[in-house]
Amino acid sequence: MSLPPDFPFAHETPRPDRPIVVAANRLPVMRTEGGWSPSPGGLVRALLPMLRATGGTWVGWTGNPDDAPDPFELEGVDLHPVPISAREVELYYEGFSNDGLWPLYHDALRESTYDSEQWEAYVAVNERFAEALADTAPSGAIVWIHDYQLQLVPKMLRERRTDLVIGFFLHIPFPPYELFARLPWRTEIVEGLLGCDLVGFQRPMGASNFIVSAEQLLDVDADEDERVIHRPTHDVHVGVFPISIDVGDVEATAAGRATRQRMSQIRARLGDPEVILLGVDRLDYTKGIGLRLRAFAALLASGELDPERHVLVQVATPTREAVEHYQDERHQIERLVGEINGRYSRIGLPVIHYLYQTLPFDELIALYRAGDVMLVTPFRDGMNLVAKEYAAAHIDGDGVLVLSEFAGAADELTDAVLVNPHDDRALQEAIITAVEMHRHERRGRMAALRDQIRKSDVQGWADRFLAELEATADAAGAGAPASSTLAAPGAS
Ligand code: GDG
Repeated sequence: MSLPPDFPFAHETPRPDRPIVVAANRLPVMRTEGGWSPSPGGLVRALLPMLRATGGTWVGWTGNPDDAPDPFELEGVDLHPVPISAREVELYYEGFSNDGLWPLYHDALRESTYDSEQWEAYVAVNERFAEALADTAPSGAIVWIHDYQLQLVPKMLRERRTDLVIGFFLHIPFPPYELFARLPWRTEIVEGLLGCDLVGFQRPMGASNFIVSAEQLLDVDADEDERVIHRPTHDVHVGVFPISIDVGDVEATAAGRATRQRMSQIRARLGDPEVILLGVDRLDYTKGIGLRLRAFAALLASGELDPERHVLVQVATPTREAVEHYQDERHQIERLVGEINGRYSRIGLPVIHYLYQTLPFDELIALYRAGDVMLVTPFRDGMNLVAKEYAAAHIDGDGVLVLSEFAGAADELTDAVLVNPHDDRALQEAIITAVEMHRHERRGRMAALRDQIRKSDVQGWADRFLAELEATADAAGAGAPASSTLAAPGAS
C-alpha cells in the first residue's frame, strides 16, 4: 500500500542502497555550444543529484532524430543515448504516444489515432529501451521507468533481467476503463506495466483505474484496498505519488534582486494595471487556454472586468508542433487572442499579452511574481506544476490561484479557488472571486498553499517512490542475482 501523503520527505527518507537506473523518453540534457548541459525542469533537478550520489545511470533519447552518441558522463552521471530515427519520431513519438495515448489518457478530449504501423514503432522503440537497460543496469539495480512513451518496457525488461527491481511512474492520468478499453492494444499496455514491482500514479483515481483495467483485461488477482496485483511470478504494488517542484530553487530565484526588478519592470510595461491575470502553459488542448480566454472576454463584455484595470498575460510554450491537433489548437487560440485584442485593446495597451515562446526560467519566475491572479484551468492534467510554481514564487504571501478541479494539483491545493472549467459561468465567477478577493483572504489562502507545497518537494517525491520500491523488493526477497541465464548485465 502507498505511504500516506504526509510521509516524511527528502532528507528524512533513506536513499536506496542499490544502484539506480532511470529511463525516460528524453535524456536530461540539451546540446549546447560547449557540449551538453542539464535540461531545465524539476524532474531533472531531483533525479540528477540522486543518481550522482548513487553512481547512477540515465537511459534516454537525445531529442535529435538519428542521433546516437556513445554513452558519456555528465556531472558524475552515466548517460546512455537510445537512438530513434526520424521515421520513428513520427510514428512512435508524434504518432502513437502523442496522437494516440495522450488524447485517450486525457478524457479523450480529442480523437485518438490508432494505427498499427505506429504501434509497431512503439513496440520497437520500447524493445530498444529494454535492451539498453538490460545491457547497462548493474546486478540487482533499481530501474525507474518514466511515462506513457515507455509502458511496455517493464515487461520486456523483466523478461531479460529477473534480478532487477522495476518501478514505473506515469506523469499523466490513467483513464477510466470505459475509455482505456478503446485502445486496440490495451491488454499489451497493461501487461507491459505489470512487469513492474511498483507502478506509481499522480492521483488515487489513476491507481484505481489501472487496477480495474488489469482486472477487466487479464482476470488478475488484485487487492484493491491494499493496491497489490498478484502475478504468478511477482506482486505488482500500485501507489500514489503526487509529483512536486524544486521549492527551494523557485523561492531562491523569486527572492533575487534581479527578479524583483524585472517584476516591477513587467508591471510598468503592462501599463501598471490594477490586476495582472496570468496563464502559463505548453500550448496543449488539455490545458484549457481557449476556455480561459473566452471567460476573460465574456467578463470584459459584461463590464465585470475593465481593460483599463485588468490585463491578461498568456505564455503558450510551443510544443508538438508536428501534430495536427496542436496546430489546430494554436490557430484557434491565436484567432481568439486577435479577436479579443481587436475589440478591447487601446493603442500601446493590448488587453491580452500573448507570448508563443519558451521563456527563460528567471523570466517565468518574474512573471509569476508579477501575476496577481494565476489561471490554471486544464480540462484534465496529471498534476500541473505551474500551479505549484506560482504559489512557491509568491514569497510576498499574496496572489490568488484559480485552479481546475481536473488538475492533479487540486487534491493538495485545496486553498486555491477551485473551479470546474467546463462550466463557463463558474469559471467567470471564479475569476471575479479571485480578482475581487479581499487582501486578508488572499494572504490566508496563499499561506496555506505555500505550507502545503513546502511539505512535499520533488526531491521528497523521488525519495519516497524509491524507498517504497526498494521496500517492496526487499519484502519479496528480490535482489539476488537471478538463477536464470539472463542475470548479468550485458548477458542479453
Ligand atoms: C506533464 C503532465 C505533470 C512552461 N512554459 C515554460 C516553462 N514551462 C515549465 C513550467 C513547468 C513545466 O514546464 C510544465 O509542467 P506541467 O506540470 O504544467 O505540464 P506538462 O508539461 O504537461 O507535464 C503534468 C508533469 O508532467 C510532471 O509530472 O504535472 O500533469 O502533463 O515546470 O514551469 N519553463 C520555461 N519557460 C517556459 O516558457 N523555462
